[in-house]
Amino acid sequence: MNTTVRENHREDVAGRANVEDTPELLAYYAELERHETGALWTVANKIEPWEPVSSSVPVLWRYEVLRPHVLRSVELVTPEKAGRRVIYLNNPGRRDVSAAVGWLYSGLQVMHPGEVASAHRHSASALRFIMEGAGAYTIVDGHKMTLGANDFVLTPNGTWHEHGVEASGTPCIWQDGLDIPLVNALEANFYAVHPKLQQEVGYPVDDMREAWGNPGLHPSNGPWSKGYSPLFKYEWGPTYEALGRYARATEGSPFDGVLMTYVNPATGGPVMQTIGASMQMLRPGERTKAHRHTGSFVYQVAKGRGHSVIAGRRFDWQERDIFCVPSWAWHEHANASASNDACLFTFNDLPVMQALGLYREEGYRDNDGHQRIEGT
Ligand code: 1HN
Repeated sequence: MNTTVRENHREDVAGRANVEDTPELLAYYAELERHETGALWTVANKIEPWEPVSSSVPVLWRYEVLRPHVLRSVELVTPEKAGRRVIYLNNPGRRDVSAAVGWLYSGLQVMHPGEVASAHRHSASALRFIMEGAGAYTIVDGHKMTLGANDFVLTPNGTWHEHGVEASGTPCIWQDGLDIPLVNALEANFYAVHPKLQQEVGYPVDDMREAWGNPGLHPSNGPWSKGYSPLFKYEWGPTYEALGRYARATEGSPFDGVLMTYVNPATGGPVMQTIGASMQMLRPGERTKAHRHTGSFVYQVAKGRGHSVIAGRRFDWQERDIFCVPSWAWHEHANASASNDACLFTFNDLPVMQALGLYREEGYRDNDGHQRIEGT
């Protein structure tokens, strides 16, 4: 979809606000301000930019740098005291709203064997992507899910959720992704702690996987009408296998390589109403062309190594690194290996962009589809 019109991209063209300050006008503006009003032409060009202007900047968070700091938090605070033991990712352009990019929050959470983080619920939707460790679990509305590396789990809007690591497990680290900045911007966030602090497991472990994780088959016990996927957990094994199968059946996208979207099996739509997620494979040696689109994206390198060029800057990444692509920023990716694939997990606000009719996309036309690199 190419729907942008940028031919008139100049600040001083006819039809744009262009009023010079005079002493009389300045006095008038001051008078308006006293009545909690203002003259539109003084702000029009700022509040109606020609195209999206993101205040987020591209950032790469290196796991080998962050990991010791995340582990150090274990010595400093308990989950009981901290609620959640998390180091959050703070985009330099979004510090005021604690966002990793755009209106998305992200953080790295760590738990040791035998620890539990109490149950709560909120209007923000959340997901977790497991980075390392064994024995982690999440309970969502009584459904307990076992978790391993590269598994992706939902804790949707309004569901009671808690996390823990079995006493027999190892220290676990995962990435959290939430739409808290968005829900706060919309002034719609509620938060509650579970009355018993811990919820009971009401179903067989991993029951939603058994019921909803069968390709092409739906369970018979009634429809699912909630706004989020009943398949709360998307395991790495079947995800990687699906990418490999799809790679044999497609040339892939010039911009995204082999990309598959995690979906709600009951609707085919996004996993949650406000957050979408996907996993993409860059085949050995693959280098994508640059494009840009509306929507904010947080990536985690699930497998392999390579680099991305985001808004003209090159970021070299390896497994577990996290980076972000702000809305409308040009981006392209490359797999550094000629023999192994690389996989990138992403979560994003595309369901919001699409539901509100705000999704736009554009391919980079110059230089054979590749940006000129202006920095690293
Ligand atoms: C939350 O519920 C979790 O459930 C993690 O693990 C991070 C950050 C802000 C608000 C709620 C979790 C969170 C959060």
